[in-house]
Amino acid sequence: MADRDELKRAAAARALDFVEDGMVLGLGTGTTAAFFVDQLADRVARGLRVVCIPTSERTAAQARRLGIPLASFAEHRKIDLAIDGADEVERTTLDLIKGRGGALLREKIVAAASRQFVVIVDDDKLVDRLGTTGPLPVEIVQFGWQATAARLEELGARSELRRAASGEAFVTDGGIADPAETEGRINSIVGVVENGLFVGRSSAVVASSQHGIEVLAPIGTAPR
Ligand code: A5P
Repeated sequence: MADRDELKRAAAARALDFVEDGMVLGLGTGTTAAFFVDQLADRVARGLRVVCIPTSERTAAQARRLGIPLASFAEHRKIDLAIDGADEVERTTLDLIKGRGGALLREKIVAAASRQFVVIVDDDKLVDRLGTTGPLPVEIVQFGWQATAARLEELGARSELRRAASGEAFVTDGGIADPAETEGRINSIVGVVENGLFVGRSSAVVASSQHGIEVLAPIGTAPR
C-alpha cells in the first residue's frame, strides 16, 4: 500500500511529462507541489532548461535551494505551464478549491497567466461537489474584516476568521452548488481580495491512487 506521500510524489512525477525544454513554468505551493519542485530540480541538474515563477516565498526558497532558475512577471507576462496541487477537485468539471495552504492569490494569478494549468493530487482530493470536505478560503483585507465577513454570511455561509490578514470561511451545508456563480458573488464583495474557487482553469488533473495514475482532462479535450 502506497502511503499518501508516495501518491503525491507519483502524481508529481507524472506531471513532469508535461514539461518541455525552454518553458516558463509556474510552481505551485503545498506538499504535493513541493514533490514536483524536488523532481524538477533533478531534471534541471541533468540539463533541462526552464525558468520558474513561484507562487509563494516557501516555494521560491525551495527552488532557489535546489538550483532551479527563478523569474518573475517582470520578465515574462505569460507562463507556458503551471503545476500546482489542490484541496478539492470536482470529478466532472475539474473545478477546484485551493488555498487551504494560504497561497491562493498568487496561485490564482499564476493560473490565470498560464497557457496550461496541470493539477496534481492524490485521489482523496476528488469530490463529487466542491466544498464538501472543508472550508473555502477567502482572502480579505484586514481593514473592516468584520463587515466583509458579515457580507459573506449574507450569501448563506458561516464565516470564521483564520488570521487577521487573511480571513477565510465559507462552506454551505451541502457543498457549493454553482462554483462559477459563487466565485463571482464572493469577489464582488468590497473587501474581498480573492477566493479559492478555480473554475474552468484546469487543463488536466493528474490523480494518483493505489491503483495507478489517471490523467483527467476537461470534457471535450483528450488527456495527454
Ligand atoms: C496552497 O495555498 C494550496 O492551494 C495548495 O495547493 C493546496 O492546499 C494543496 O496542498 P497539499 O498538496 O499540501 O495538499
